[in-house]
Amino acid sequence: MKKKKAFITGITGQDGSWLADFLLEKGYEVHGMVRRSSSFNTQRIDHIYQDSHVHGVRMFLHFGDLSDSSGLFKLLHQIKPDEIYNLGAQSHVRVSFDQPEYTGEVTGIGTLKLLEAMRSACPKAKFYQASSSELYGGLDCPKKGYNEKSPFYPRSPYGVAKLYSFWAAKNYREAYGLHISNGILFNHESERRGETFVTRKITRALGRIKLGLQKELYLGNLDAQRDWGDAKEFVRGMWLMLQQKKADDYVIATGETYSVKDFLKVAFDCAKLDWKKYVKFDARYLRPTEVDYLKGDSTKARRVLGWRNETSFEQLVHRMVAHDMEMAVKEKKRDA
Ligand code: NAP
Ligand code: F7E
Repeated sequence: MKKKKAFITGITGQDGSWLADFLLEKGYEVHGMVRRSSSFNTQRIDHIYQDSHVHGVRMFLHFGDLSDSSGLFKLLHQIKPDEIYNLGAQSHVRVSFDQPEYTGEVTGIGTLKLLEAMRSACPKAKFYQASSSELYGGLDCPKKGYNEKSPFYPRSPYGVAKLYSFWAAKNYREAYGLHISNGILFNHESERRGETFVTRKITRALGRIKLGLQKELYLGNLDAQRDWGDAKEFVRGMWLMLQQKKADDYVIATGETYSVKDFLKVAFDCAKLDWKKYVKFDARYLRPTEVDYLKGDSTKARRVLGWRNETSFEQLVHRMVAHDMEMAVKEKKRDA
């Protein structure tokens, strides 16, 4: 049987790297779009090349950018993928207040550019759009959590840009009959999470504090509450959406909510430290409008896709702490 080809924007990010692992394991040929950078930005996928003597080279990287529509057209015409995963984005909510226009261009209009390229080059492909729980805004969360029918009320330029992408994806599905699905994913984390998102910022700092490489950790709003899941499990949900006969929109979430303080407690307990002695407040990390509370109701994804999450909040935190303890040990050895 012919190998399926997948095209991933954002392959160098947390989700892109887990998705590449997952699709290669399933036998796909994976094409990833990478931004040109003056420093290395492929650390999360370098292991795939290192393992290629075992599996053969089935991952191909291409330079490109979501702001460059002619490049996107060329890539899709050349690759003609069966599945497209649009994970590329300026994905940091706090940063989107500092760079609202850039965020709108990449996280919003970038999706439109990719959809147009797909319509021209490979209209039979299946398209996954990385939508977000940031669409909901967290002001009035239903008891069971937000579902696919809940109203949107984005609270940041990032959320507004993702709202544009959500509707662009849905409109292209309805207007042109294309197979395009939105995955409305709640926060998901892992040892590959970017180091400026709160969970990884905490586990990285904890490892360094434990080994005496750092004294304090500066954070913003500790009362914010999130439905935090395991990124490794969430990428399976993306793939499942594209295996359905009919495209649709799905919430992927654990249905459990914890605060930043809860995360701190579980993480610092692993290292037998009291977080209150190390965490300091810095107003720079506050947002002009905050999303206070998020909980997702993924009943539809569980029923239709058969998607499940298995990792508990505690297991996820422990895994991240263990990984970042090892990183701190290596850092200490290097500096010695
Ligand atoms: P991430 O780690 O920040 O990765 C973002 C990816 O987008 C990186 O590969 C980045 O490249 C790339 N990128 C940034 N600007 C780009 C541009 N102008 N053109 C092309 N690519 C660009 O994000 P993630 O956590 O993996 O999330 C994946 C997607 O899901 C994002 O769209 C995010 O907004 C969305 N999402 C994430 C969550 C979550 O909790 N993680 C929840 C819901 C939705 P560099 O490596 O070069 O920076
Ligand atoms: O913040 C609070 C902060 O930046 C979580 C992205 O992947 O998930 C992510 O967005 C909470 C917020 O993630 C710090 O105010 C406190 O309430 O880890 P975060 P996020 O904003 O929820 C959604 C679903 C996405 O789609 C996004 O792409 O933690 N917080 N102190 C802090 N946050 C950060 N980053 N840094 C702090 O020092």
